[in-house]
Amino acid sequence: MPVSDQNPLVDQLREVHTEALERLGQVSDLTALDGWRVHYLGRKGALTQVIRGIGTLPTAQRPEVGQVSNEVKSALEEAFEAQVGAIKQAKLAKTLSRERVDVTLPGYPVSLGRLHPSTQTLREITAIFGEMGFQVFDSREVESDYYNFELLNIPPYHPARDMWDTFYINERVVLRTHTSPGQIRAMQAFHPDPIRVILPGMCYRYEAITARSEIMFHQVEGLAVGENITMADLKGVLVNFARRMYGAERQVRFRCSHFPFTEPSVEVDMDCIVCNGDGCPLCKQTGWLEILGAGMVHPAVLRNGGYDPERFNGFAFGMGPERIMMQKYGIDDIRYFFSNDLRFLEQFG
Ligand code: 2NL
Repeated sequence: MPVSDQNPLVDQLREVHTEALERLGQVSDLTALDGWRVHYLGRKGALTQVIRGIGTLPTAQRPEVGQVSNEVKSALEEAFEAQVGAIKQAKLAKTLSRERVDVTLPGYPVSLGRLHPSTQTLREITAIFGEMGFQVFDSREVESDYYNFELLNIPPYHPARDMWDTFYINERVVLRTHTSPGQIRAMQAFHPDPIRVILPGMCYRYEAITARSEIMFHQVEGLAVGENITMADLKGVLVNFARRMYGAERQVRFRCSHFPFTEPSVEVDMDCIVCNGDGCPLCKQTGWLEILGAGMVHPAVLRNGGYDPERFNGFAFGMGPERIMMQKYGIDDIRYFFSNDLRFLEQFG
């Protein structure tokens, strides 16, 4: 090993080495560290400056300078990387001590969703009829004019069509104005077996939107078809429903009415849930609230569903869950249901 004090550049290299390490120990942030790197290891840095002087040396001394400068360079690079690691580590430790997690703190409450009030009511209704042996039958919302009207005994141009203001997709296709076309599909699906189905779903009417009428709303219809079904079955099922839905003490009455698809037809009232029949603003002093429409299935409709009206008969009924809720909770505007106002929706469930 050559003796360094015979070689001035090697001495200089050792000095740079010592000084650089000393300075590095004082560097405590990444910006200063980069300054250090430029100063000692950069293209115009201290190390390079020393090596530049190599031409002034006798040839015999030059290899030693090359070797020592390489040693110093890698030693400084290594020390640099170690310092980068140390500074990052110190920074992380500082962050961690500031952001310490207290795992014993209670968690944030999870905000729960809920079912739309109409859906809740639909489910309540279908559950009550489910216990009486009715099964849910689902059907399409886009229907043919044929199913929505003609098969239900409502011919084209018949004045009864005025009862349903209709969204037409084209001349033959409509948005269903009631769930009844689904009942025809149920008959066609079940024939020749007897039927007990309940059909909940969205319906659409081309009307001005007001506090009392919406262009979209739900309907729940029920249908029973079999042999020897009578008006007494209709009454028994619907009185039972009213008492399950509104309270065991409810009184129910049946009024004559008219629908094209039932004969005879009735409208069903119950005594007012606010005044028990004495008369109040809710029942407009009549003592009664209308809850649904119903009737014995018209023979023509039975035939359209595939059943021989000489052998089979049945009853059907329909109701609007939004109207039912408006009565039950004193909601004075049907538009609340589909305007997505959480202040309304969050009151239910
Ligand atoms: C109401 C009245 C009603 C029906 C719906 C029906 C269906 C078939 C045959 C016979 Cl396939 N009837 N449905 C019957 C009577 C009344 O709805 O006021 N709904 C809101």
